[in-house]
Amino acid sequence: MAAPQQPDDDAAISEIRALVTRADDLRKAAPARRDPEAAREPVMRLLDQARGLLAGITDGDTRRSHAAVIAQRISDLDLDALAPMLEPSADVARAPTSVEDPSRIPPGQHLTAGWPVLHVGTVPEIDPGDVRLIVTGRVRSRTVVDLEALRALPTTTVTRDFHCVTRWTRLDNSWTGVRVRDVLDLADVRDSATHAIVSGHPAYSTNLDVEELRADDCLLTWAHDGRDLPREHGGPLRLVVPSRYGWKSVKWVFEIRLVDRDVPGYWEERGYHDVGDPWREQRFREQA
Ligand SMILES: Nc1nc2c(c(=O)[nH]1)N[C@H]1C(S)=C(S)[C@@H](COP(=O)(O)O)O[C@H]1N2
Ligand SMILES: [Mo]
Repeated sequence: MAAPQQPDDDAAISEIRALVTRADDLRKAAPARRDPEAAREPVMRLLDQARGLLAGITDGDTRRSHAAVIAQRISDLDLDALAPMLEPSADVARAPTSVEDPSRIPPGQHLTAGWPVLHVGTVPEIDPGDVRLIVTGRVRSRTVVDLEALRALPTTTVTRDFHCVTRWTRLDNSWTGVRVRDVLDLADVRDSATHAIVSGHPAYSTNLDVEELRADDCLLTWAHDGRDLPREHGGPLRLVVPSRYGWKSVKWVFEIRLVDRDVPGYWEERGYHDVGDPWREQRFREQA
């Protein structure tokens, strides 16, 4: 059997283009728009295939820009599924904040009426008594805390707006929990730690710089708007990083790993931006 031939960049690129075009056509088909949930799977299969071909592109910049294109298409799919929620409802149109203070809506974002639920995979069922958060990597004392230990730290509530990269914004979320900073201090983070990989169930992760994790409003949270955080929104424990797009706010968080360089997480590997500041519209890597 002949050794498999390494496809050159041009071949991989044209195949990716063809797959993305087919995915676009499928997504835009009339029946698909009427039932976006059902339409998602076959489109996603094409985009997954296209993503698989990325490895065949040897030039790093070219590979990244195609990864960003594919990520954009995946985010379009999410947007289709959320379209009904993104139509400003009568109450939202009347909400004083949207009328009086449009400056609260970052570029390219729209207010959402409800509280969309968005994640990869299925909602894990975690008993509050089973929650463990591991702080590890570049720390002097690897630390494992349960919910009880977290609740023993100084508790705080912050009210912040939430911006998802799929373009919905939900104003005035009040989050109650503890500052990530206080948990990092328990583990005694080494000076060499510049970034962290934060992981959540079932198999999710994101990268953040340590400075951001130490911000006043960066919390490990168990309550939203005064109630226990609903399971589908990350309960019993989630990270919330208000100054970044929503994908950085890891639901069902179980590990903070301190590292000495920036390592991309789940979405960042698929073309999302390493920082993700909604005010600078850092959606995709190419928009550095
Ligand atoms: N564990 C986990 N956390 C996650 C995600 C995920 O797929 N898995 N998705 C992120 C994305 S893209 C967004 S916009 C928010 C959505 O939070 P919500 O469902 O509470 O609105 O969760 C983030 N946290
Ligand atoms: Mo998101």
